[in-house]
Amino acid sequence: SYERQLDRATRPVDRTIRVGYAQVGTESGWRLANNQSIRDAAREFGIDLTAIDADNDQQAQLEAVREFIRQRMDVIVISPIVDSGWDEVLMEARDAGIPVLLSDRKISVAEDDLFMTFIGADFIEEGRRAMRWTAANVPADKHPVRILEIQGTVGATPTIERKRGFEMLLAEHPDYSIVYSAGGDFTREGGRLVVGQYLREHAWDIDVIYSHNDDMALGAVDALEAAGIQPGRDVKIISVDGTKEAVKALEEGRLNCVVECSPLLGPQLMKAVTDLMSGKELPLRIITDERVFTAQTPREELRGRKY
Ligand code: GYE
Repeated sequence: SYERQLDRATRPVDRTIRVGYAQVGTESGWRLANNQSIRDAAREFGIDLTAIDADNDQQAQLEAVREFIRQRMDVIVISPIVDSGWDEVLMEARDAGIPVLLSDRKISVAEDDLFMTFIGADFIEEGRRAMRWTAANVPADKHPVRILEIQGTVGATPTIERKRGFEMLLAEHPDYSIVYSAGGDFTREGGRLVVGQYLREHAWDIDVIYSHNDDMALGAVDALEAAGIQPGRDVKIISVDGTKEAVKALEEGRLNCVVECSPLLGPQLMKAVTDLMSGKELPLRIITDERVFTAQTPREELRGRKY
């Protein structure tokens, strides 16, 4: 059975634990910090880590997992690019008796015993926080508020859930609507392209830009400034992550609200791996601690960020 196989697989070992990590890529500042955090934590915990960068291609990520199965890793960790298409490879890992942990992003699978735990943020709550700030800070008294949404990678859980959370609160505010929505793949270039495209096709009539991450928001800032529109003043911009660069743009008034999503998952992840390998039971869900930054946030709290 699954339990028995995993029991065998997770029996305490008296040698270095080998972990295969199937990572998304290098698309954003968040991801670079995430990679660093995982590498540092592996070193600290004395774990032998092999990480594969899939360059935002699910096929490459599936191959990476199969390679880890062939190499008989003790634990496989996946940060799944998209949320579907995982059943088969996870069954292969289960058959091989290798436990799988999800880090950062989630998946939808038919059976719930295909992974041990998910370590990551509450993306729905992040979306709700973004809309909560919008409703409280961008008044709809003179005219309805028009929102341009820049989505992340299509099919990624942060994209799906940041949209869903935002729309949950949006439904309670009839004077606010998303009038345009396009994907920017979580990259700065992607954000620049979405806003550039909108500017080519429309007269500027947007009150708020809601970007699913900082890099795309900064790309939007580039495109707006090139068109003579002042980001942060002519249009309010909200993004998610809280990278140093975004928080600096917030201080400069180019961004208006940054919802934090921490990439520093390494220590929690390596602790989970060590716990698992020493026979402890893992909680199904490990949530990270996060906050919201605005122009009202004291300067000292914006400084000294680690990513
Ligand atoms: O917000 C974005 C990155 O999966 C939470 O992926 C992560 C997201 C993060 O590219 O910047």
